[in-house]
Amino acid sequence: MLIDPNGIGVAMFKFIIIFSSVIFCLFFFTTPDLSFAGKDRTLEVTVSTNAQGPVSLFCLPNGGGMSFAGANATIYVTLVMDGTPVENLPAPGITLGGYPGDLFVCNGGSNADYDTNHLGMTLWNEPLQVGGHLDPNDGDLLCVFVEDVAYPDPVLAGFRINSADINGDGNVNLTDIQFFAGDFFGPYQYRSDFHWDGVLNLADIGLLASSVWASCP
Ligand SMILES: [Ca+2]
Ligand SMILES: [Ca+2]
Repeated sequence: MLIDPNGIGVAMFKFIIIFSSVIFCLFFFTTPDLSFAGKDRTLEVTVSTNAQGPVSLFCLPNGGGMSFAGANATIYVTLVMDGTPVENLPAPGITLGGYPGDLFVCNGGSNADYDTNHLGMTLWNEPLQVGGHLDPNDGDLLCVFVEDVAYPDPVLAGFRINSADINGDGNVNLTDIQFFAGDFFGPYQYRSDFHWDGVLNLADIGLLASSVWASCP
């Protein structure tokens, strides 16, 4: 059998190219490992917002509510591990939630808009997919979670959230209308003040009416 030296050379060349590509991809696109956070590594989580004052976001389980961008209240977070920006951390690992209160979040409904960039930064501009409510007057804080660990920050103390899904079961239906009716004729309840002005009136009824049957995707 004849051995073609050129053929072997080409095969070797292809092997080196493929092997190098695999090593390159593993090096540059491996998901950052934060599992040692709090042990021998230190994750710095810096939260900021362009909101100039208190903000109330009216949300729906289907994401049809107010956006952070629309409220001029973009939230930014920057992740730095041992002095190095955490790049390419997938957005599903970076979420918003109530702390310690329990805002109901649809599956994936509070993920950051993007994976972290080369500066370790991502943000929230898009609407949340949530039910229930969050009110700083009840001691609840909107909070950034990284890999399910809470990083409460007073920067977000001006944020409050309510939803036409008042009871936080992922659907806007007759049950929520009953809760709203009770609030409408009772003492002021922020959870039903969808058009946030301190009173429950036709504007709030209108938002509820246009939200019926919204549910988690
Ligand atoms: Ca509901
Ligand atoms: Ca109102």
